[in-house]
Amino acid sequence: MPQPQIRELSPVLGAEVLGVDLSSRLDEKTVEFLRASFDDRGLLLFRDVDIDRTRQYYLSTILRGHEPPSEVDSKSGAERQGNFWISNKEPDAAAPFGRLLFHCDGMWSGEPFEVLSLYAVDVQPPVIPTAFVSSIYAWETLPDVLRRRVEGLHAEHVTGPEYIHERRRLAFGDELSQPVRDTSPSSTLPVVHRHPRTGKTVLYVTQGMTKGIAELSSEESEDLLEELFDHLYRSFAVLRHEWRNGDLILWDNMAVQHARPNVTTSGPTRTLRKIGLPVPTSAEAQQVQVYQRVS
Ligand SMILES: O=C(O)CCC(=O)C(=O)O
Ligand SMILES: [Fe+2]
Repeated sequence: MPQPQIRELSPVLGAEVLGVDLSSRLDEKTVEFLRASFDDRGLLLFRDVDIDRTRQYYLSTILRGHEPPSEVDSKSGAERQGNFWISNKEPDAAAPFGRLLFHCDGMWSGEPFEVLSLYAVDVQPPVIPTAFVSSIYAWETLPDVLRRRVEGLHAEHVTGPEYIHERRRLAFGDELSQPVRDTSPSSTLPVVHRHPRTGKTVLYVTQGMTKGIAELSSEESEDLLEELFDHLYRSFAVLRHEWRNGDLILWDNMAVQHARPNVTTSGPTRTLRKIGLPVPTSAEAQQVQVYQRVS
């Protein structure tokens, strides 16, 4: 039996896992290894795998630190996710077109997903990548002057590019044209907070979902956010994943932000199977999930 190993994907975050057979349930030692690697690197990649939605659900669940679900629970858990796709071709898929600025799914709802995963079912060239950055690394490397400016502040998070600051929105022209929603839920959270599972400090603002800093005027807020975004998204910190069919990526949605360049419905097929855990319980979060299947 090959031993599980990881290969770092960048100096900052992410690891490819080698030597793990995903076709059956994992033993305790392998689960421990995957959890530790996940908490350390924030994102795991498996290549050339052939898994169904049930197995994808099982893997996402064990990384949350919960008891591994039984086969029956994995199956019903996967079913509760419904037909959740990120695709420019599948009917009723989420985010069928447009650019997605960096965000954490559900950060606007007070019930962000803990673990997200995408599995490349059908991705045709030229491939449109997904980009990732670590909000933990961003905090660890944030210059002291900026740390002092953000500590104690709170940020409001929203869903839908129509609600972010105009200066930011206009910079991306038409590419942000996701459909307008009929609700605009938001949540206000500390800019600097502890990751609920690992206890690591997170710089919790994103270009795509943070509307502004509650304690500052709109312009002051945007000036400060621009400085934070320059730091968060500097090219050294960004991991760009060029999808291949059979790639499975699982990431920690509260530690790692994700984004993608523009996708068009007339462009090459790009179909990714998605799992988001846990499924939100509040009616508001579910309503938005069902309404638009937005990220
Ligand atoms: O299309 C992508 O690359 C990412 C989509 C996304 O934001 C998500 O799956 O939450
Ligand atoms: Fe997303």
